[in-house]
Amino acid sequence: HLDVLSLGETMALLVAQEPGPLERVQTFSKRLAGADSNVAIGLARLGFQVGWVSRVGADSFGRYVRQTIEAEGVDTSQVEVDPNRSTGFMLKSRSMDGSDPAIEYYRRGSAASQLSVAHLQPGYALKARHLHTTGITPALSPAARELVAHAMTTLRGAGRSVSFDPNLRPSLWPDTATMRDTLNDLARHADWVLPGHDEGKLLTGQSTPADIAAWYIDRGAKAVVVKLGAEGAYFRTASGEQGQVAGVPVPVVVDTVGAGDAFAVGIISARLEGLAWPQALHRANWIASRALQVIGDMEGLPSRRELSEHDIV
Ligand code: KDG
Repeated sequence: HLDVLSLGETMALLVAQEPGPLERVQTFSKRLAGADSNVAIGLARLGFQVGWVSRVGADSFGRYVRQTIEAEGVDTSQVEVDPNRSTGFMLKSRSMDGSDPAIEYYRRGSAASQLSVAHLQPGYALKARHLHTTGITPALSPAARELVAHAMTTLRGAGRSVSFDPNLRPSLWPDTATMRDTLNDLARHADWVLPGHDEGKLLTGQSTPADIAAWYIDRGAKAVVVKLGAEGAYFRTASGEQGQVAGVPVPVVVDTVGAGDAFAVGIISARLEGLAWPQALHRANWIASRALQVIGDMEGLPSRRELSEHDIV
């Protein structure tokens, strides 16, 4: 039995230990990066059974990625090892003022870029109650894009819920129009669409959170949650419910990368537990606030015990 299925590429992440341009940095520390596995890990820490479908190279980064995710309790039985291609990695700078850090990818032609529909075993996928996808995987290759669409339509067709975080990474796309059109096409297969406010503006051409949400609801979403940074988040459902939930103050923003994934962990976990949307948004805001306070992309994700210690429903 599985609660949640996620799929995509995970890389080794080398985070600068000192500020400054990446070419000057002398010391990096090794972490994990991958939007889909960040969400998988966050949900596993909250006690959900999660499966992660991916590919890695037969190299030390690949073993590191797989072992780290497995050690978090995520099922990695569907991870394929490619003897001919490498595991991707990325560099991330150390930002000292809360602005987004610089990132540089070394992932073109990686083992995971070759993900395709062949990697989704229907018998395995349909064990899950929920599928989470992001807009990063479809940017990897046409075959990976097809896999994401296939997973979404298969699970949704079988009555499972599907969430989609557009997670814009313009550097992975040939141009903005392709990114926008591909991601909006995929969003049509999602029940819950989770854009950031700026992402939503770029993707839909609308400006307010309410109009962005309405745009996706008109195209089949059951609920849309628009992330508003320090202001929290706004939600709207197809049945007409809507509201804004205030953000959780953060003393010092250490690193913004991974906050969106942390937010998705809050939404998915809360909704699978049957919580109402306002409570789901509060949990998501709180988990995201934790992610903002660590340099890695997933170290801030809390355990179930931490949630209850902070009285987060
Ligand atoms: O959402 C966080 C991710 O962006 C990060 O962990 C790395 O998956 C990653 C990517 O492709 O940028």
